[in-house]
Amino acid sequence: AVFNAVQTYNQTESRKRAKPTDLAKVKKFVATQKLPDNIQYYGTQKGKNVFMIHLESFQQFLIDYKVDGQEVTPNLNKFYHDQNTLSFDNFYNQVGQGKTSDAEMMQENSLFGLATGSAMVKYGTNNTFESLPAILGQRGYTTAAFHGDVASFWNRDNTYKSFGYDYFFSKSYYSNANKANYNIGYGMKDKIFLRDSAQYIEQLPQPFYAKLITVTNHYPYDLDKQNIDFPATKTGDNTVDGYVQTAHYLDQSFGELMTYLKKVGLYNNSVFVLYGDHYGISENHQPAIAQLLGKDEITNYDLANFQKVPFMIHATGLKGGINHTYGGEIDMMPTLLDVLGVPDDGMTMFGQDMLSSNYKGKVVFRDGDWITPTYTKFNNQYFNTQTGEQVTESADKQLKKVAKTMSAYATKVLGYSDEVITGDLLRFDTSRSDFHAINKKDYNYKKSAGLAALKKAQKSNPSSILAQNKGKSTLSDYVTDAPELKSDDSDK
Ligand code: GP9
Ligand code: MN
Repeated sequence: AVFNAVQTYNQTESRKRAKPTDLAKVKKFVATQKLPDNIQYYGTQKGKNVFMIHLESFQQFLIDYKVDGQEVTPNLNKFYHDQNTLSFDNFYNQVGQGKTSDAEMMQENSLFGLATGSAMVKYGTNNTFESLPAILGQRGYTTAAFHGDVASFWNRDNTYKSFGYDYFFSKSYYSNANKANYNIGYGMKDKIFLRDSAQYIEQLPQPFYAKLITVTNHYPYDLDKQNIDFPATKTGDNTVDGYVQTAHYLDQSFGELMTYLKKVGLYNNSVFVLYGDHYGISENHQPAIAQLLGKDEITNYDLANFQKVPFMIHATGLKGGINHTYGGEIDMMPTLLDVLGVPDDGMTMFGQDMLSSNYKGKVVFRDGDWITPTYTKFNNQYFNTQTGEQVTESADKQLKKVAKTMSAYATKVLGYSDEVITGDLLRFDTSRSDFHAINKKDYNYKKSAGLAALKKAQKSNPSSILAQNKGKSTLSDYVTDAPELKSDDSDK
């Protein structure tokens, strides 16, 4: 209680001390970071629906990874290699202690999480944000977040209002969530969660922005026998060996969702953004990591690589391919805004557009470590990013220069981002012509309110799949092999 009281006091104080000139200073810096859009991509997907698919604890090494000759994630692999998918293979998670919530903070705002604790928990309720859902909402989108855990986890129920989400479909919206064996770990099993999300997806007026947060692939990677359909790895580390099994389950869940979206006609008029939120296997499991990667031992360079997570943007007609640009979660929003053709001149984002031809690739971790295409600093050691060779500042003059620039850059972006959050600086951003602050009071995530709003929307804006289908549900198009649902059609 004393700790909380001190913290609340500090929070109130830093907010009180903050002034409009603090924001002006930050904005000046952000403007120097702003890169020109890529004319090959800019606005090519304008007006399409956006599916933001949060792949829980999903690391990049799982892509194309095999166990006993079998692909762990065949559906995601196919998607990754699709000619209409832009896939980044040097993309890093940048979360701190806020884990999932930090990934969301970066993905929705291009603001870093904090050095300690979760920014969504500490500041999500009261701060002013200029978030992706609010931006798209003001451009005619319906915005909705979906998650099979309780609404209060990571303070989402309050934070999503500040982010401007019209709807938040959390556990209470899913009648199946009441059944004990339909849940595992933090929430509903992904196959059931995604299948049951279709009843709300089909009601969303288009265009919509829908964020689906999966959760079954979460530490300690437990799955009940009837859902296990893949061999575990055999490192002997119990918390590691189930990881490929829950990842495989997530992959199947994703495959089922995509098949449904194709059937109901949402595939071609949607942009799909997929990202892994953070590592699934921590540094504490180095012998197991070495076995997974087929190495004798693990260096800090390997551990840096192990922070890579997927980032893919897919859309029918989008110029795809595997892109080796170095970037991280903080860059997702400016990159997506480019593709969607949303002007971002006045926005306070700490990431950069990875598609810009001027993009250089400066990845900053929350603890101040960093990666560039030439050098990597991880756990206080330096490496050549391309070869993995360890280097020192005394032997490598160029490194000395890069290290100096990068550590100054890291201090600046992390420090300024922290100032924005702890000082609630965006409340001073009142002069923008293309964005106005949202009013948290306009949002109500109670199930009865959400359902009523959806029902009303079918008449006031009949652009949902359901309305286009003259009120006939598409749920019978959703095919899942979830064993729990086989013997139980009552909820269909
Ligand atoms: C729970 C989920 C887990 O709702 O998002 O968060 P994490 O433990 O990965 O930060
Ligand atoms: Mn997570």
